[in-house]
Amino acid sequence: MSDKNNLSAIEKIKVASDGLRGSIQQSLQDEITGAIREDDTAVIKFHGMYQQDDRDRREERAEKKLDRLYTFMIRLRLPGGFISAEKWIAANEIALDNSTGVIKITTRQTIQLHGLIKSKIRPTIKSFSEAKLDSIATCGDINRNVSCTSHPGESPIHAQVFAYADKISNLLMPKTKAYYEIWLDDEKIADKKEEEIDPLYQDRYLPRKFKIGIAIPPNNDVDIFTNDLGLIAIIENNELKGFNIAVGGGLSTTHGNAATYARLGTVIGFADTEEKVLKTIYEVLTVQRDFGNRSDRKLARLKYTLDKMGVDAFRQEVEKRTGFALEQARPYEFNQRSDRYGWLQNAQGVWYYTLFIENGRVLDDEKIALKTALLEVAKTGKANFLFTSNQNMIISDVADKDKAAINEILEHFKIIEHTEAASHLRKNSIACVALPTCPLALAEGQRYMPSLITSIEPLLAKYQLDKEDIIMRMTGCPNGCARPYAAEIGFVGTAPGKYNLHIGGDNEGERLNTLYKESLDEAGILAELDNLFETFKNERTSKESFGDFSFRKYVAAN
Ligand code: SRM
Ligand code: SF4
Repeated sequence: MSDKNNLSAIEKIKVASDGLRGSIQQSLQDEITGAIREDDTAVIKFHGMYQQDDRDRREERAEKKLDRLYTFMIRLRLPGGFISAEKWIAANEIALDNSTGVIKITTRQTIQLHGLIKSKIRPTIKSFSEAKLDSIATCGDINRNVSCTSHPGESPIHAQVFAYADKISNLLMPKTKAYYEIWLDDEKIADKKEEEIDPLYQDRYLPRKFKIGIAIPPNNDVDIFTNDLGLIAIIENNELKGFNIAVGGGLSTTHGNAATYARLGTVIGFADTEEKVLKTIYEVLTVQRDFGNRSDRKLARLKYTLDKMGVDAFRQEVEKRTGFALEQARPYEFNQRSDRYGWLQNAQGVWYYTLFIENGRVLDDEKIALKTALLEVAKTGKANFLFTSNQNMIISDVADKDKAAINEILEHFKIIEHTEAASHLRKNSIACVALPTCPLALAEGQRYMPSLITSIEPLLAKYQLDKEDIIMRMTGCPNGCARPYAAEIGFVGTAPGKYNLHIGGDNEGERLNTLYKESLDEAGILAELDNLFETFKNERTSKESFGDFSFRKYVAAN
């Protein structure tokens, strides 16, 4: 499918990178600039890092004829979003020593540190490694952090399903030892090359990033259909029977490029045994590797490969490679995507507390000492942590006898009050990082969303809609990092202070929304929402969600 004579620049960089080594070592030694060589900026992504610069300071530095203020962002690999108390303590120390100190929980259940200067990258990765943490393959054209329904309290067999996140992550790791060699001083041994032969990724890796999620119905907190590949756990009589497999989800669009589109995954069948599930996943990747577009990166995700091949032809190609046919998909039902805040006990009597973390930013500020509180919890050694795809955190694995002690810390630091006081809208909202670190941002994301919510809350209250669980999401550009196209209200940045407004997505994440109004400023957003909420209040049918109502009234009717 890809034109071999017209490979994109990144394709050539990957193949020439000597197993993802590039000239990173030389780039790190170059003291004249805080940046790394251009080709290396593509290669380090496979090691879990991005080169960025402080966009707030670009103008000031340009006036002073200074280089941009280059820093790096690093993202950890945490399949299913689990981190032990010990590792959380280590991550806090590393963040404080080497980055801005803020820990950012992402929309794929892991954490990022921002603001590392070049000389701090190696010490950061070494410290992570000492804490048994790594950032391998969290970015780049490769399988990324595998997400999994986060709340263990919600299913008695959560642990069994959750284990797949690790298995998949391990199965799809690259074979190159470059990470260990560059960042952890492992010696480069010539015959290691043998071990590095990578039958899955070869030397060209995938045409584009690849994302896998696992959902445990009825919970769709991971937004399963937005993944390149989604596993839907089929549980019958409290037994895991296997997984439905959905392929071809992906959200990014490009303003003005009609060939790009958001797409929800298509369920192509069911696999029962672990061997069959893992084999199917592996071969979906090989089909994407072999058939994906390597000329135009805008059209390189699996969703485009799938649509070009056709769903049936795609499934047949996968089945030809696995050597078995997928069974017919089994029935399932999703009825929730929001996190379950507060204390919840699982079938084994273990407690979990889900707390609200606005846009996943873990820090101490004038309102709340969130970071200190979580550190205190970790130091008790009586809890672990799970990140959710809604950028929140679950204090997990708390024994019944320890619950009071953990609760006391949460009360002391007003975490419970903070979680309970946040409005329904705020607790159902997420925003992407955007400015000042994201080089692709056209508008603000996480820095703006909180104040916009403060302006929207009175509108909901005016129509007695403040108890509605409306899923609202914002991104600073059309790449869709906070999954705005799968929200009931989606804002997509078009320019500073301007957002496209999307409506009509459902509450469960099974229907994309539709562009409703273009490039609105804040006054425009509030006026449109005021109008929409009033009509919703007056014309909704009983129990109709905002997303279903706006779809019926404004999308399906047109
Ligand atoms: Fe994303 C690129 C942040 C989830 C689609 N994303 C970026 C970069 C790395 C910008 C860049 O390429 O230089 C952003 C870094 C900002 C910063 O300063 O930290 C960035 N993406 C994020 C995170 C941190 C948003 C957040 O606030 O939580 C999320 C990290 C997830 C993780 O842990 O791996 C994040 N990104 C997503 C999602 C949502 C998801 O996966 O569930 C999407 C939409 C789903 C999808 O992939 O289709 C998403 N990010 C993109 C894209 C568009 C990809 C495409 O198909 O074209 C880009 C741009 C690119 O890859 O070229 C992008
Ligand atoms: Fe950056 Fe756009 Fe992703 Fe937001 S959606 S983090 S602005 S790439």
